[in-house]
Amino acid sequence: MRVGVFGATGAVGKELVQVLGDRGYPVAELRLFASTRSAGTRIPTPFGEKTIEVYDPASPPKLDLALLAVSGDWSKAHARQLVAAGAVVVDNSSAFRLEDDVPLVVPEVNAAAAQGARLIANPNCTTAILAVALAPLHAEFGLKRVIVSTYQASSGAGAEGMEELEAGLKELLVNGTQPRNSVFRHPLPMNLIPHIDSFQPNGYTREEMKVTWETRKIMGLPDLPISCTAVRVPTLRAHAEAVTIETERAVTPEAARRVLATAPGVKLADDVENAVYPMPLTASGRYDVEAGRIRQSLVFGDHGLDFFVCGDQLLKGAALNAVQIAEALPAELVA
Ligand code: 11C
Repeated sequence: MRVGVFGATGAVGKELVQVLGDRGYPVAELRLFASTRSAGTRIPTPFGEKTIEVYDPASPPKLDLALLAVSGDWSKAHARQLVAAGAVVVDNSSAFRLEDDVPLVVPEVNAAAAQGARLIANPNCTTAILAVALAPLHAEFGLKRVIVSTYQASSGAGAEGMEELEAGLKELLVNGTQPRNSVFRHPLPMNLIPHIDSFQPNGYTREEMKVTWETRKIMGLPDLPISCTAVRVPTLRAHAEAVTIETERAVTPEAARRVLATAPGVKLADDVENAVYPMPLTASGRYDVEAGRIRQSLVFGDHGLDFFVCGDQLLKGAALNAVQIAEALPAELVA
């Protein structure tokens, strides 16, 4: 395949290149695109050293697969042009996620939705991590209501977010000075910020509403009552989520554990006797989403559960999911 990675120098872009290599995606030619700032830089990749190029809309490159890790505005302006030039495009931005003619895909949940599509949207990281755990539980017990609270890592704000956290921790702990902030609305070290993306008229943030809108679309449950409180926490690259579900059919923690133990993309991490549960430390750098702390809901009784999930924001939340989408496409579509 002739593969192009757009936004190749960003946190997600770098992971895309790595995941393509790690999973042995059949890359015959790899082209890396980024802003003029990095143009001409040579970087090592699993496919040899590559030079960063600047995309020229006047002459789109000949690609079979374009993986976009760029802003929504960039995607809106150029994604369909890349499709017209022959590429299947997997877009990591929110530009097309809710468009009726663009599938929004988490391969473990709705891989079939991608079949035949030439522009496919990759979900918000929080949504993707949640969906791999929710889908098997829905298949077995039926979801009636979902309430989520998130603990989102600095990587959700890209490389700049991770750098701001690391620099802020150094300022605070090494230099003894107050951390500065520009990426996050407030300093993140020693803090929690219940404000990710802009506030909407209903009082929820856009990040919280993405979890609602996108989960409904991926799971094919347009009326699912689902709400989220999204919080930025001072961790580096794995998002954690506390989830409460009410189910249509009776559920027990043991039955849920059996379901999640064999669910694709999920690693059961639920052995409280031995202090095993999902954590950013254990989920970071891993492909699977950890699920654990599964317990009967005190609110919904035998028709409800509380549990905790944690997944690498840059992998299942972004790059891995995008590459899995590419892997799920029929070979003739991307050839
Ligand atoms: C965050 N989830 O943690 C966001 C980042 O819709 O692709 C991803 C935003 C998106 O800040």
